Amino acid sequence: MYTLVIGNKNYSSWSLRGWLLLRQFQIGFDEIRLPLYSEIFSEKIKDYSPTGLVPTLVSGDLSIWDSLAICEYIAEQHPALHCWPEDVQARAIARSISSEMHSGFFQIRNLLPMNIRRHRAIDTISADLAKEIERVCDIWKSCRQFYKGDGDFLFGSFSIADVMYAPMVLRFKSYLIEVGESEAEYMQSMLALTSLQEWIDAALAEEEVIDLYEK
Ligand SMILES: N[C@@H](CCC(=O)N[C@@H](CS)C(=O)NCC(=O)O)C(=O)O
Repeated sequence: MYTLVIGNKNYSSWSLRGWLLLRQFQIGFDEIRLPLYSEIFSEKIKDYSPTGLVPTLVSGDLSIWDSLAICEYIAEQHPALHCWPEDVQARAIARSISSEMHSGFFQIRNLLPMNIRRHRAIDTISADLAKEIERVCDIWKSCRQFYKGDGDFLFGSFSIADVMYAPMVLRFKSYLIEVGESEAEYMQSMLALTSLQEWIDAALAEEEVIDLYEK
């Protein structure tokens, strides 16, 4: 019913979001993996995505070429799965932090690119980078304080908000970022997901090396 076009599992943080959403909510899909910056990527991506970016979800005649738009489409197509939190206030906050992720955190994106096979700190953390790391920690901590009674994820049950922050969990792990107790617990809950572990295992089996992301 769905085909998801993605990049490398080791490096493509936006691809992970589309993939984790479908996998964690047990929605069937075919996967097309096009390694970033490869000849096959340039040849094939235009068949699916007008922006030339991944992820792209193909659903019948429709192409959806942005991670957050994919999340919204899937949430609408499968209302019984409650991909967003059920409570209206929780849903509004979940949408706010997801949009904040989608449109911001440029220091983290540029200086700590997702690279699952890496396990090494960076030499210096600038003040601007530290500010963004602190903001991610504040988000995780306040969500966990408020929704702890309802489950292990940001809003209790797993939701699109966790999908949007999954690459941050992997970046914090790769670059050995120090976090507080509740943020570390949240990271553990995410890393314990069979779906995320499946992605990580596949990423570690990949052999492509993209220098741009090897900081
Ligand atoms: N806003 C887009 C960003 C997608 C994006 O930047 N994807 C990267 C890979 S993680 C890409 O396709 N890069 C290929 C290129 O730049 O040629 C989304 O949310 O899906």
